[in-house]
This record gives sequence, structure tokens and C-alpha cells, in this order.
Amino acid sequence: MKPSTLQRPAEAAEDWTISQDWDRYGPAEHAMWDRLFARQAKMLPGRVVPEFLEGLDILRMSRPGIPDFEELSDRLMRATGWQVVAVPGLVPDEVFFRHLADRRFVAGRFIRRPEQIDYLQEPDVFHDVFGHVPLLAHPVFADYMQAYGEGGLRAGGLRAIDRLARLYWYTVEFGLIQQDDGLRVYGAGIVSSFGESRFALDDPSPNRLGFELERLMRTPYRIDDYQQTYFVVDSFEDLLRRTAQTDFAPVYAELQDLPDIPVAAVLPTDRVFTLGTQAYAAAGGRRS
Ligand code: HBI
Ligand code: FE
Repeated sequence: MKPSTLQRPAEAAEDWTISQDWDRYGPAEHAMWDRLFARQAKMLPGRVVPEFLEGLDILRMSRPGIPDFEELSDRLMRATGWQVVAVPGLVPDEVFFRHLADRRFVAGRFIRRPEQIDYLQEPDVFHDVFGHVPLLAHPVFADYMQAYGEGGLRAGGLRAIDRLARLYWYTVEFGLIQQDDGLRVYGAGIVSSFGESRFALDDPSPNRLGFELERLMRTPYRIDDYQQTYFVVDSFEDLLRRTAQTDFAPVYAELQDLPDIPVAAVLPTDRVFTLGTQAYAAAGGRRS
């Protein structure tokens, strides 16, 4: 995220939160949520990490309609001390980190229109709440998200924030996890996307590489199309162990003069689950 050029809307509080105004959702918006939910709920079993589906159950998210953040937060608070708060859209990095460090997940309250069903740039309530919130009911992942927020508050300077953004992107948004019987998706950007839930696991195009913090922090990412590289963690416990206990300052220092690794590159030191063909990207990706 570039330095915050974002203007806090008049209706937002100091911490950028707004009310969800759940009563103002109309039938068409609830129907859009139900349509997106049904499509993902049908295709995710066997593809998504089981803890995600457990989170849907704990949070009673399979009830019809856009969840009421207050009800959702009551259940989530009991599970892991987290709550969901509404914000107008992207918020400045330091605001975002502060909320995460205080176990508040910031979620958009708008839902996409039918013509945006397969792709939109700004996170809507389906991406944020269906994609991100179920795993916040999982204690270890909940700890990871809070540690991420605390890491962000400690990060002085844009370079460190860019490194952290890559960690967020390749785990929280587009992470894969290894299970006994194969890989599963857990990143919110994947689980909330019909196309990428398939692409991330089945397509021969992207690389799938073992998670390694320094290597990952040197790897740029795509914001406008499916990823060319996905990183695989062994477990949420391992992810937490490799990141939360680590004060990132020495990591930033070590990375200081190292160049970025091209987004599609595979290094001899990489643990390679898939050496991707990159055919999708070469064919022009989503725009093709
Ligand atoms: N704001 N609402 C919102 N949601 C995000 O996911 C988000 C953000 N601001 C900054 C941000 N993400 C990323 O730059 C983090 O890596 C900091
Ligand atoms: Fe997200």
C-alpha cells in the first residue's frame, strides 16, 4: 500500500469504522450473498482446509443472507476474542495493523453487483467475511493474524510494510497448506473466488513452493490476476512459529540489499511442489 492518500470519509469514526447498517440490505443484496455462498460451499469441500468449514459451522455462516456483524462478532468473540467491524473500504496500513493487533477484522459492508460476480478490485463483504472470517475462529490462525497486526505496528518505513504486505498476500490472501492427502487452499482471496479455488490447486500453470519467510518476502505478487506462484505451509502452527515469534527487524536487515525474485522464478533452494508451466500468464491471463 502506498503512503495513505486515502481520505477518511465523514461518516467514519477516528478508527475508520462505520456501522454495518445491516437493516439497510435489500433482498437483492442478500440474494447475491446466497448465490456466492452456495457456489463456494458446493465446490470447497475436499479443496479447502477443514478448519475453514469448521469455522463456517462455529459462526453459523450457512444461514441465509449477509451476516449481521454484531451476531457474528458475539460468536467469534467467544471462540477466539476476535470481532468483525465495518469500514468504508481499504484503510491506511497503520489503521489496518492497529485493528488486527486488537483482534478486530475490518470488513467491507457493500456486496458486489451481478456483473462483478467473478472479479472486483476492492474487497466486498463476501471476500472479507466469507473469505477471511471463518479461519479467525481457529485459535492458531487467530493468533497469527494478531501477530501480523503487531508486526505491522512495529514495522517502521515503507520497505518493511511492503515486505509484510507480501507475507499477508502469500498467506492470508493466497496461501496453500499441505495435508496428508494433498494440498488445500486457505487464503481468503482463493476461497472467495470460484475460478481461483480451482486454479490454485488444479492448474499446471502456477508454481507451488514451500513457505520460506525470507524467500517469500523477496517475491512480488499480482493484484490483478491469478497468482503465478503460491506458497505452501505445513500447518498453521508452523506458520505461526516461523513468523509470530520472529521480530522481523533482523529479517528486514538481511533482505536489505537483496534483489526481488521474479514472480514466476523457481530457485534451486526452493521446495517445489509444482514447477509451473506459466501457460496461463503467458496466454495473457484473465484478460485473455
Ligand atoms: N484495508 N479494509 C482493508 N482491508 C485490507 O485487507 C487492507 C487494508 N489496508 C491495507 C492492507 N490491507 C494491506 O496493505 C496490508 O498488507 C497492510
Ligand atoms: Fe482480503
